[in-house]
Amino acid sequence: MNFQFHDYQPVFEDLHTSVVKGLQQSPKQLHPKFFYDEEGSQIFDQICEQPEYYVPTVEHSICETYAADMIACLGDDCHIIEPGAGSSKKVRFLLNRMQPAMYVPMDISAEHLRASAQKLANDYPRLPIHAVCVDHTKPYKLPAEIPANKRVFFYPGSSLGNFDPDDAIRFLHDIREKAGADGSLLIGIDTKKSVDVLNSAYNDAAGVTAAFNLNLLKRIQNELDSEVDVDGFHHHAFYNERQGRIEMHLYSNKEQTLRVSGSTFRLREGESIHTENSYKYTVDEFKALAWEAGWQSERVWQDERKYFSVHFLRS
Ligand code: AVJ
Repeated sequence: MNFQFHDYQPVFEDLHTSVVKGLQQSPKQLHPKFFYDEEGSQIFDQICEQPEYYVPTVEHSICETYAADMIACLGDDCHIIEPGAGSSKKVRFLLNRMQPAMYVPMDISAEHLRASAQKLANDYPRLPIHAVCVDHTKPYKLPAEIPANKRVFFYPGSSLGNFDPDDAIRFLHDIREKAGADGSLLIGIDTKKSVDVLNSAYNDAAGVTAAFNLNLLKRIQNELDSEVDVDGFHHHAFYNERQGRIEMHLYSNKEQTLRVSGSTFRLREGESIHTENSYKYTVDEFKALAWEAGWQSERVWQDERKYFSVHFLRS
């Protein structure tokens, strides 16, 4: 067996505490990490197939077009570390073309991580894999088996967009510390572009993003002792130009009361529950953000329309 599993037994923040905390705030909010239950993860995969949601297709085409360039930057014998690797699909464009010294997928979901790492181990039998089950947004140490040199962090999909800029800097700083003096980072960042393109990407015509957003309320209804009228809400996302981010909201169709395990929350007609931010950065804005976190920009690749960017940075 060419893979080892390191289980740090991450504690899942519990839905109940987080929901009550979020609904007590003004404006009301729910944390986007709760989107990804079994159902939500499936709906997200469907979002990635919507014609309006350009993120995965454009990122993939940039990676396919410039793979040789990227591999030249990574260098031989590197140790690729991927926080929030999920099913480890995106790293395959590298693994199909090069032989890194090690691949380290990290994910909070143990079963998902184990299955994906096993599949990868079968597909790439000569690749040493160390899977780490951990919440990468909380403090942790990498296993001692991962050599301290030639560490390349891989963070595709514009996942960084979910963090507020200050938290993004903290996260980038943390991985810079972990990457070490000869470390590097290959990261996918969604860019600022026409408001119409952005708004359509998060309000797809088929209503898949709406189903994804409303699934949060379904989870609350199904998993907590609660009364939530899922049909009493509708999804809407819009680009907030001042903050440079897409905001996703669930708007109340009427004046209503939500009950969640003994607590009640009143909503006015039209009141929103803010469920997600997705920050967009120009190439220069992201370089500046990464620089604040101790990273030096070395290369940037983009598609022709400049809808997306893939950055390579060094410590
Ligand atoms: C997974 C955070 C990158 O912000 O584009 C897609 C999540 N939400 N459509 C994004 C998402 C609605 C996605 N990220």
